[in-house]
Amino acid sequence: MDEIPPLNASRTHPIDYLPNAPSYASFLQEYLLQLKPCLMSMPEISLWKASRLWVRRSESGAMKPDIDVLEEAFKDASVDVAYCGETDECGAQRRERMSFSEFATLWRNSPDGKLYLKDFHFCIAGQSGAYRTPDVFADDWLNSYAIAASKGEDDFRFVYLGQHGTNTNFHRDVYGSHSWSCSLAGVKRWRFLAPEYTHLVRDDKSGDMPTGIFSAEAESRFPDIGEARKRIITVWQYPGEAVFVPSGWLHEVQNFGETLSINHNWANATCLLRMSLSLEEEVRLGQQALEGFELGSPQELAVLVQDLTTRNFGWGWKDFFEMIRWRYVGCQEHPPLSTQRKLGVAWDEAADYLRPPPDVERQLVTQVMEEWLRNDENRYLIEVKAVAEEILKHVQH
Ligand SMILES: O=C(O)CCC(=O)C(=O)O
Ligand SMILES: [Fe+2]
Repeated sequence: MDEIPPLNASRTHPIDYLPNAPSYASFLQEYLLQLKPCLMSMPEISLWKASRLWVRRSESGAMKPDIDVLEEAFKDASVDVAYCGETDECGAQRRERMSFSEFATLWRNSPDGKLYLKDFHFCIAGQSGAYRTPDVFADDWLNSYAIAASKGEDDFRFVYLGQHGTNTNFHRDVYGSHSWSCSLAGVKRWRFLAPEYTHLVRDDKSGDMPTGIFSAEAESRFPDIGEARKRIITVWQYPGEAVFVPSGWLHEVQNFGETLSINHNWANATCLLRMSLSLEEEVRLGQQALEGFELGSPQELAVLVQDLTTRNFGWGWKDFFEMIRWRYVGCQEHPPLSTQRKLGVAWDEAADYLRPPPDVERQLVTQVMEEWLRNDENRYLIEVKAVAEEILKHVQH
């Protein structure tokens, strides 16, 4: 594994480093609208309850997760643990579901086990008060919709808790959303590849990508990997820092020391176009998979392709547009926030000054809707089309 670069004045940054959290207006202009990644110093992280309780300073001076305190907070919560040293039959990291307490026992008993607790829905497990979403990341349609639609049973707000040497394989984020990650303990090495180079690392037919950009397997399966490697951007993230990963950027993460981070997948007007392009690619893969079978009328086939896309990718056009309708057209048909609270759903919408100006939002939503409606293939999806038209009508008035 690489040497961790020292955290001192000579530290250099291959992407923008923001020593102070930017204003929302400048974050919107410089990063969100341009879909440009950045690394920020985020002193407010140290004020979170999670920083006061879940991590402590070790003798070496580095921050470390406090597994005993975490166990006390999460005990019986069900968690998904990756064994980063092992692969399953599909070549992915082997994963196991267990209680947090079982995970804590493994963590204590095998410090070199490369155990990585990922995508842990810590808010649903009752700890949403342990942090506060930084202002620049507050405008989030994805969590707003997921939490409301699932009545608080599902979201995209995660804790990542890993031992030394753990990693997350090369990927694009769920639905082509943005993500942000705030580090509380340990050092994370990110490797980024800009979206315009996706074709170098993605198999057209299967949609497969290498598990690691520098892996041997990448060389045998992806002939253009050398070109992709030349374009990799490496970023080191320390505790107290936030990384913004814009929609569509491919990335992998390697942990140095025991790490704890909080992250969200999130979405808003600025990534709708990229999300719709991701979905379009997935729909195309679904169409290819069903090609040549007698599956009924074009309308029946279109519905089947959507079912397949939802199964493989997690959602289809209907859910994507429902998210836009929920947050953009308005929450009036869904339980209002006060009702959501009674259901135990803790979610605060971003204040208006933390959203793009209305004309910017309108233009971004319009573009996605118009492009979708212009595509002839979509005329068979009658229900989805009605939602798209409703959104467009709302935007135009
Ligand atoms: O920290 C990790 O291991 C992965 C995080 C990630 O992929 C993300 O925040 O998008
Ligand atoms: Fe990611």
